[in-house]
Amino acid sequence: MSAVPLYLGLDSSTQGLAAVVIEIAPGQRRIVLETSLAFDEALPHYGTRHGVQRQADPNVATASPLMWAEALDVMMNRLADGSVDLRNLATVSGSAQQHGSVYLNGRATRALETLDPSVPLADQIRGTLSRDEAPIWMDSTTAAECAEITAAVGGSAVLAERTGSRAFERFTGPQIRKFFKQAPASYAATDRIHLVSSFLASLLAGRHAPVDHADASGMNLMELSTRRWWPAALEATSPGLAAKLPPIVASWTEAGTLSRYWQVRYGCPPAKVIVWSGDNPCSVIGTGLVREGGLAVSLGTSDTVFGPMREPRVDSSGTGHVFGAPTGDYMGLTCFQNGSLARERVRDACGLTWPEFSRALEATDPGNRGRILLPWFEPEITPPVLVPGVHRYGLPAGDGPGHVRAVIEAQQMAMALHSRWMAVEVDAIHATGGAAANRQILQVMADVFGADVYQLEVANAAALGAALRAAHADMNVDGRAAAWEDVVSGFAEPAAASRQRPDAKRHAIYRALMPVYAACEAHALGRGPDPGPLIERFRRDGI
Ligand code: ADP
Ligand code: XUL
Repeated sequence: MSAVPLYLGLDSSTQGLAAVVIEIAPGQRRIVLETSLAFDEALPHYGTRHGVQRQADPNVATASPLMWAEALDVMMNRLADGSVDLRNLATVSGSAQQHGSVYLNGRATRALETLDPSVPLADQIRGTLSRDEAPIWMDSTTAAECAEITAAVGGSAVLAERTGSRAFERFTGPQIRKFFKQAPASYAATDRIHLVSSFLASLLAGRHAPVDHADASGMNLMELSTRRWWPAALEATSPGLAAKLPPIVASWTEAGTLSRYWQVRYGCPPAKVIVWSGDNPCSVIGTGLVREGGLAVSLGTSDTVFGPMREPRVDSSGTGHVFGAPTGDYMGLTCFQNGSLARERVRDACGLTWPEFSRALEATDPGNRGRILLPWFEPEITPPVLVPGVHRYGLPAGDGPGHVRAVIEAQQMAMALHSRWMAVEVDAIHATGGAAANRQILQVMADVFGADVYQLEVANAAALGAALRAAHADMNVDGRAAAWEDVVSGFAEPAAASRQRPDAKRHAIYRALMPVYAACEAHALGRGPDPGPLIERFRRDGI
């Protein structure tokens, strides 16, 4: 009897590395293993906080590529300890935080091809970096470069139309331009610029891996319609860039096989490595949203709202992004930086545990009697806020429970408001990410959006999505037609018992509060009048 094939999905997120192993055979589909590690705890020598190397300037956010590499060693060591039979591994793929970039010198190609199984990975990669730290998605230091690139290609609308997004500080193109301007010699010594996803796939395959069209769309460098590097954007970004970028391929492309390093060190077979993708594109698959019409919300380090799109509908307001999706279609996404870490800031300031936080949320009134918090503890992506600052409207600084409700309501209203451009009629939301475990938070989501909210059977949608992408590629290779619905079926399922319905009265409160919230945002951004009178009216008529 031949062994049932196993598929491994890895997820290198902002805060840690997770793995999901699934098994697929006729009549047999199951999760074999789910495991994760947190960078701060598992690899304390990198000195990260929440996976990020923070500096005095709140706009700077980087992490070491060596940390991501070392985490792969730790994880494979864990998987090889006998809990799964790695010999049955058929394909491997991965998901990584989007937008971050890794800069390698001319020694990298050979180093990747000749990795010595007796020496830890990070030690062998150290000498191949032409830049020690990788800028990540939270970095917002490239306003000048965004303006330069935008002007060079003919304006924001042109850039958004061609690449799916206006220039964003954290996107890879502006980050590359800043590196070229600030460290021209190191830029010149850079042979290859990888995304986090293609860097980690390269480490597995022992050769430079391509980027997939989904993660490549988070760079302000790829033309969405052709899925090729857009020459005008490359030119506007930095000299000689075309030669430094990996090729762009479809998300189901094979990047190679697990190299000798993994085979000898951990007893892996030469399993196929399928190109990695971004965490949000992988989550589209891992939340089972493979056709237009669905919406998912991920409450991870970042909060994101996303949904598949058949055809790209670019956001003219400049808020959101259109990416390629791993299905070959497209996806719309809006990203918020003050997600889990903002919730934690409020929780910690009140000295609460998560269960106490949830009780405080339940004990306060929906609508918070018009008390509003804009939780921009860190620079914010949506709406764009480069100078962090928390704004309170009618919310006394000492009102702990008021802050608990205010942070959750603000986040949910911001998500509902800033995802309207996607024009998705939403009646059900699939919730994922660490905070999706919190049913009280999901109830506010249901009430604000006026939609049913479901948790998923597998909590880590990004890692599951990567495992399902690995499986899908294997099914295609075997010549079987693998419709995405069939691939995700039985895995990326909303848990029926988890359904949370919106309450009509509470939804009405949020419909009335939404313009008040929008007015607070406009005021805080210096674009609108004092929202005091609107808040007063809400309180008076207030539901
Ligand atoms: P990422 O994938 O971006 O690294 P995760 O999706 O794993 O992050 O989410 C991690 C976050 O989940 C933590 O920072 C924490 O704030 C949040 N979290 C975990 N449990 C709860 C809970 N019960 N309520 C609210 N938030 C939670
Ligand atoms: C999306 C984004 C984040 C990162 C980290 O645009 O920047 O969601 O992918 O999760």
